[in-house]
This record gives sequence, C-alpha cells and structure tokens, in this order.
Amino acid sequence: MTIQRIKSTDPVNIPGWSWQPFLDDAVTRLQSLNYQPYPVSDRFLQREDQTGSKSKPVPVTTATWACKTEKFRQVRAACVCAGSAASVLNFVINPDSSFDLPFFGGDLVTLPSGHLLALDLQPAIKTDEAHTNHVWSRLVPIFERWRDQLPYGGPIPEEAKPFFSPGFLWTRLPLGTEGDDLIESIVRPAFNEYLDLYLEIAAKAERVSTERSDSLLKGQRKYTDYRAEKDPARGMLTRFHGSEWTEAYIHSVLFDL
Ligand code: DBV
Repeated sequence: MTIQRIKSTDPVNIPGWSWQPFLDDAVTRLQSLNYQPYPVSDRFLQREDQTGSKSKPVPVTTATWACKTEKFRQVRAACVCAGSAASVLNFVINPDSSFDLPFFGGDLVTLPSGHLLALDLQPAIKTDEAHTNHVWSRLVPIFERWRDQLPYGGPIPEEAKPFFSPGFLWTRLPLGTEGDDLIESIVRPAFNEYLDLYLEIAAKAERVSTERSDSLLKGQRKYTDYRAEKDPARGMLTRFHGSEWTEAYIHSVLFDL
C-alpha cells in the first residue's frame, strides 16, 4: 500500500527504503526554518513502475521531497527504492543566489555491487576565495576526521573536479553488516555534521549586491548544467521509468535552475 502524496513536503514513505533515517534527520533539521512546499508536479512526486524480469518483477518507487525557505531556492531529495536492485537518496540544497553560499550535496547509493557515498559542500565558483574560504576553513577539519574512518572511493572524473570542495567525502562500502555498521556509525553522523555546518553558515549569510548575486547565479548555472548533463543516475532512472519521464525529471525537478 502506498500513501498518496499531494504536497512536496508530505512525508516520503517507501516500504523497505534504506535511506529513510537520513531523510528524516534532514527534514528534522530543516523544520525550524519554516519551510514551504516547493512546487513539484504530480508525476514527479511519486512514480511507481516495475523492473527485473517478467517472471520476477521488482517494484520500483521514485519519490521527491522538496521545499524552499528564505535562503534556499530549492531543497530536494530524490528517493529511489527498487528492493535489492537499488536504493538511493540524492539530496541537494540549492541556495538562493542572493546569498553567498555553496550547495549542499549528498549522494547515498546502494547497488548490488555495494554502497557508494558522497557528501560535499560544493562551490558555485571554486576560484573565488570570498565564496570558498569561510566554508572550507570550517569544513576541512570535519572532513578529515570522517575521511580517516572510511575507505577512499577512488578516482573521480577530471572534468568533475571544478565542482568539488576539498571536503569532498567519498567512499565505497561493501554490502552486509560491515558496510551497514559504518553507515550507521560514520556516514550518518558525517551527513548530519555536514548538514549542521551548512545550516549554520546559511543562518549567518547576509544578502549580497545584485552584481555579486548575478555572478553567483552564473556559477550556479554552470554547476547545475553539469550535474544535469552528467547525472550518473540517468541510466538507472531510464531503465526504471523510461526516457521521457527521466529527462523531464532531471531537467525540470532535479536540476531545474
Ligand atoms: N546521483 C545524482 C542523482 C541521483 C544519483 C540525482 C536520483 O546526482 C544517483 C539519483 N549516483 C547515483 C547513482 C550512481 C551514482 C554515482 C545511481 C551510480 C551510477 C552507476 O554506477 O550506475 C557523486 N555519484 C556517483 C558517482 C559520483 C557521485 C562521483 C560515480 C560516478 C561514476 O562512477 O561515473 N553525485 C556525485 C556528487 C554529488 C552527487 C559529487 C554531490 C555530492 O550527488
């Protein structure tokens, strides 16, 4: 039984979805910001299909939780559950460009081959010290503490590097109890610490000039265009929900700037 979601801030409730506690932690942290629903059309609020074979079909659900606040243009969580085939929480906070803020990005992915986990506060303009320094000086010590407790995720594409911070936490973990224990003891508190830091920096941010805002917006567009173009979930979502729905979802919901 699935519960009909009407607003983008209605609770996501996908039976068996493993990343639910992370989304719950995030929503709890956003509560005090008096968030409003972010408009998401019905066909993207919750979509159900089947994957697997005809003889062994696996139900797939993709749900979107989204809100906006004074300083955040869009906060959105893409929640994908396909049983043992895939479980994903992709969570991004897109700041309003009138505030000098990075993006918050979390990619928590479970595939049959293992878990793949990414956390970062990603800059809109990496080469601009006024934009990055105050974030990186706070983030890097947090990053170093968690990084030392996780295996390194391996090389990432060269072309992606302009969009990462030096606090990019990136790991791959095995399925089973070993991975599950690290997710609970390290990845979950790391996720919350990154988010708490982000919300603290955002709380202090003050409105910038129109000129400054225009240049931040340009940087945000480059970032968003890159993410939309290179979305690593494109293949998976297309298999689950078809290409028309997936392209519309990527461009009009996930990376809609
Ligand atoms: N990634 C997204 C969205 C997803 C999603 C919107 C709706 O940006 C899921 C879901 N990421 C997703 C999936 C995979 C990855 C991989 C399903 C596995 C793809 C596969 O192996 O088939 C971090 N995510 C990755 C990879 C990186 C990131 C580096 C590996 C890419 C590769 O191997 O080609 N995603 C990347 C990143 C952020 C992010 C840095 C922000 C913190 O969200």
